[in-house]
Amino acid sequence: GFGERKAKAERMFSLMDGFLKNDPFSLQKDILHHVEYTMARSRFSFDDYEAYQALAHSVRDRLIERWHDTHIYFKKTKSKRLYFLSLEFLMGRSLSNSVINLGIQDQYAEALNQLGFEFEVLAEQEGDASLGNGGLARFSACQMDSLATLDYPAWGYGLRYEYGLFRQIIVDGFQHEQPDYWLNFGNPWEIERIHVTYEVKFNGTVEEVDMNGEKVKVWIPGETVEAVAYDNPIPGYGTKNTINLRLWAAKPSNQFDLEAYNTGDYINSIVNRQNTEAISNVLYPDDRSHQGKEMRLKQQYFFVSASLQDIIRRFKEAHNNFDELPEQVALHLNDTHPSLSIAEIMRILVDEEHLGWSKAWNIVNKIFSFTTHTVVAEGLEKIPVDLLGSLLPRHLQILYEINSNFMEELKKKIGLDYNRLSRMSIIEEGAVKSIRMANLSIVCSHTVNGVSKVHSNTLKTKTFKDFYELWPEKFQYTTNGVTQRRWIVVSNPSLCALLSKWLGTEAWIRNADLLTGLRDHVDNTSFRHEWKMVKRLNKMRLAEYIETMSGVKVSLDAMFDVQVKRIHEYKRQLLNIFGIIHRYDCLKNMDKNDRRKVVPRVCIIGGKAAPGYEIAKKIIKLCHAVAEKVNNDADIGDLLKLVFIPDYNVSVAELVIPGADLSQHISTAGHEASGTGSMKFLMNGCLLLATADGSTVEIIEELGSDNLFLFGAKVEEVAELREKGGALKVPLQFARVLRMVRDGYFGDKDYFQSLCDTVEVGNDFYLLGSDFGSYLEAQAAADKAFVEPDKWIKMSILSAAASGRFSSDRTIREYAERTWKIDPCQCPF
Ligand code: Z2T
Repeated sequence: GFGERKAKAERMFSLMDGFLKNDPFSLQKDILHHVEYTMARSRFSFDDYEAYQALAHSVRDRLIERWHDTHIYFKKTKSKRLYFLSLEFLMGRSLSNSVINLGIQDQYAEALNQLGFEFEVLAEQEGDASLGNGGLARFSACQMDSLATLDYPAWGYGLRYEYGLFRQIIVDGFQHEQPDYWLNFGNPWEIERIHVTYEVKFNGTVEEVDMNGEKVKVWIPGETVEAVAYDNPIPGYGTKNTINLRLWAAKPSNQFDLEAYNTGDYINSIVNRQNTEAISNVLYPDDRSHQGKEMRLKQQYFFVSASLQDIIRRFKEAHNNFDELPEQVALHLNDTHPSLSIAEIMRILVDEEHLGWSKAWNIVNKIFSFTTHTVVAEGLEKIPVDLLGSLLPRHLQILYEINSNFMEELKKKIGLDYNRLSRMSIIEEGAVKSIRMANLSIVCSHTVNGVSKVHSNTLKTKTFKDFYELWPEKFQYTTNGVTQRRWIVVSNPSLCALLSKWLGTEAWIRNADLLTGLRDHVDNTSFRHEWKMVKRLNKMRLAEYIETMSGVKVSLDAMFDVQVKRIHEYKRQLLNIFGIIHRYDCLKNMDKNDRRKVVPRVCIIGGKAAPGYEIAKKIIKLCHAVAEKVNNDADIGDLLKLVFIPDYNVSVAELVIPGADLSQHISTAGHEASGTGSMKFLMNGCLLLATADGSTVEIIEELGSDNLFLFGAKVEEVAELREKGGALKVPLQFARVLRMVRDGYFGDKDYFQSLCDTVEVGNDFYLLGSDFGSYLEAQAAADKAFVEPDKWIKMSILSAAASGRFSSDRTIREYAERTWKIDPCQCPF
């Protein structure tokens, strides 16, 4: 009875003795407790790795407390929830971030000191969680941090890949991929929920059955896989709120294929079950296309089905009428990867909840929002109808029905314009009939978000022009952002202290707009001196790392010039390398006196190439070939170094970004949807050398074009330049550099020919040749500014001061208010 339960609860509470304590002594006790009982090591002998694990477990306990309270509170207040659906999250490391967001960094540092350990050393023990490819995935992670910090009642959903993004190793200048089995040593940041499981079904057939005189469709699936939840607590900063990132792993179902058993083939049916577990095995490493891959489709549906079952179950616990769904639930599609959600929720409402098609549709078209991260139509995701039909036969029918309703509605509005109708159709006819996932997402979402102003304009005028003309009000943009907690507080502690000192407050950690306050101090010489010292310290950390990774010694007086991001032709790492070759060539042809005036440079390039992307791999090889030549040329010395940083990931970024003087964001205008790396550099007082593409256009609005080095064709000019083709003007220097590579100046002559072909006059789609002249001018301007340290430091300070608008807190607030219509819900302490 009630009395009994109450007595039990009271007793439990008195046993738990309230919350865990955070004074250094209690922290030490907890760490030692985990050494002995979680790690099962003697408390008198444990190494750094075991100390890290024990430390992590003590942090985990504190996260769990807040996680529980937050979710009880969300439930109690019945506030509308956001479900952020993404197939990729690049979380990186969790230790420092958690301790900082929990607000117990100093206490932990002291506790560890007394035990004879150093926090920073133990933090280095942690491996990255790399469950994503690049910008899109790191942006998801930044958004989770902001959602928690701003107290939004949000959940993230994703997949728990056993192998994250491959590790890049370089052998003889070539990229090789190694598996990232990141769970090898256990993962203290996740909580396995063995009882939170759902069955996910595949294949089979659809049958029509008679239900109370009505014909209804029933899916008779052929295969069942079980999804198990793994919860990853995401703590907010300066709040008790700790939200959840729920990742699904596949386990073979307990339901057996009875046929197999009856035929007596026990061993084989066990072995076959291993294939079902494979669904969550590995992240696809191509950052743009996985078209027509069966396993990818399985992953998508597995993820979608488990997440929606979980979401609907939670909804039904508190509500009994599906009409309330749009007031209670916002579903966000992070790109088209989770877009099967649309068909799945229709299937649940129509086939399982028997709502009837039009009632279900009226609910469904009010709950989805969609962010697209791509520019070019060719990059949009398509799923072959045959593949979908055999894996998910009922979903294919639903998609056809959605499409035929849409086509009917469209005909009423635009008439029988068959070209336009076929362009807008969710189904693409042609050699391979397929589902256009972007069209599906646009038709079924109330809002279509671009990730920057220019990106949004491209969507409206090109990529989704037809849809924009039909539904202009659906199209919005919300410029991306990054979290200053990770990209300043965690990764640049000395800058963090300096900012708080001069701004007189730590409030900028929750309100990045306050960074504009730095403008008041640019003329203060002691501020500028301290600023310079911070940069120098970070350059020192980076230089040490470079020396251990590559053996190259670099001078701290040189300008550290960085380009780190995925390798892509459109991002134009090749333009950077050609610029470096040109610089080298100039140095070689200079007399000794002139050389003395040259600003020394350390060029740093890092990034992964998709394993099947040959040209990208050749760019990596060329970088190494040039580095080999330049770095070993005694003539050149410290005037020019080129370093390739292998295995670029979140934790490497945390080290590299604070140490950069200059960073390059040099995509051909119109190709980078937003770009978020630039925002991280900006926050860290690094100057930008950039094209007017993606978010850079908005950075210029905040920073003024005098405080960065801008070059290259503008978005509006690109099409015309391309049309010129062979008649394009290309500077002589470009032709010369190209010749050097073709002639084998850096070795591997044959290997580099096809790479050179991609930028040959007439074939130079990304316009390296036509932008080369203004690129060199921008580089010269950077050199000139660098020799005036006062000017440079001012620009550096102004960069950080302009970065507030690019906090993901601003991004999330815009989404919450405009798109998701959710309110903050702060759990009381
Ligand atoms: C990705 O990281 C991005 C776009 C993609 O298109 C796929 C991946 Cl994996 C499908 C990037 C954009 O290239 C970048 O401009 C943007 O800042 C980022 O997504 C986040 O929106």
